[in-house]
Parts: sequence; C-alpha cells; structure tokens
Amino acid sequence: MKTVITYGTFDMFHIGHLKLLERAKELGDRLIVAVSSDELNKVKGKKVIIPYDQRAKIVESIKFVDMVIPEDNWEQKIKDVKDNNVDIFVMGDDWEGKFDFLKEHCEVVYLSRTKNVSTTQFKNSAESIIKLLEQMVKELE
Ligand code: C2G
Repeated sequence: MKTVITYGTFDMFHIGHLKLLERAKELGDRLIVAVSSDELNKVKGKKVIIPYDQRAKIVESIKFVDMVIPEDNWEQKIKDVKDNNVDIFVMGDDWEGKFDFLKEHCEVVYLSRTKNVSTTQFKNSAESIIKLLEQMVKELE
C-alpha cells in the first residue's frame, strides 16, 4: 500500500488542480490531500475566494482522493509524512526544490503544472470585468 500526499489551497477548483491530484494518485494506492486553512493562506499572503470548509469538501468529493487533512502551518509536513506513513510527497513544479528536505523521510516528486489555467487568472479577469462595468456605469451617468 503506497501512500501519496500533496498540499494546496485549491481555491476556485479547476482542471489544473484536478490533473495534479489525478497524477499524484497514479503514483500510489492512497492519496491524502492537505488543504490549506484560511489562516495559513493569510500567512501565505494568498487572498482566497472560497472558504476552507468548502474547498476541503470539494477535494474530499473527488473519487480518487482518499483523505483530506487541514494544512494549518508550514511546519507540519514532516509530522504528516510520519503520522500517515507517506511514501511519496508530490507538488506542482512551481515548488521545484522547495520541499527537498522531505527526501530523508519519503520520495519527493514535482509534477508539471497545467498551463493556461490559474485561480489568479480567474480573479484578474473578474476584476477587469468589474472595472469595465464600473466604467460603463460612469459613462451612463
Ligand atoms: N497546480 C497545477 N496547475 C495549475 C495550478 C496549480 O498543477 N494550473 C498545482 C500546484 O502546483 C499545486 C496544486 O495544484 O501543486 C495546488 O495549487 P494551489 O492551490 O495554488 O497550491 P499552493 O497555494 O501552491 O499551496 O504547502 C504547500 C502549499 O500549500 C501549496
């Protein structure tokens, strides 16, 4: 029984997240996903749209995700790997090298990110639509 773990915010869940989780599961038999808490995202300086409980429920509902745990801080990874007998730690390659300290506890695999899709992109396009609408309203006044 090979256990895989990965971490993320998974805000506004999209195909890039799904393909990462899918490929992570393919590396083993059990996939644990640690979803970043709202508090941790404040520490990360990441403004999340969807609250933790909804982000966790969405990830938990994915058929090839076996367990979801909260990611409350940056320091919990070694304990998570030990407590869950993790064999493989997986992250997207935007994190390449950042978690190599885990190599003494488990295999560390960085998978390629899915191009042209990101939550930031969604947020930026939403903001530009709002600006456009505000401009149109101003012109009508
Ligand atoms: N991802 C991807 N392709 C995208 C977007 C994201 O493969 N187009 C991957 C990321 O590389 C990451 C996972 O999906 O492995 C989750 O992405 P985020 O929710 O942005 O996670 P992040 O905020 O980077 O949190 O302790 C680690 C952090 O919790 C990672």
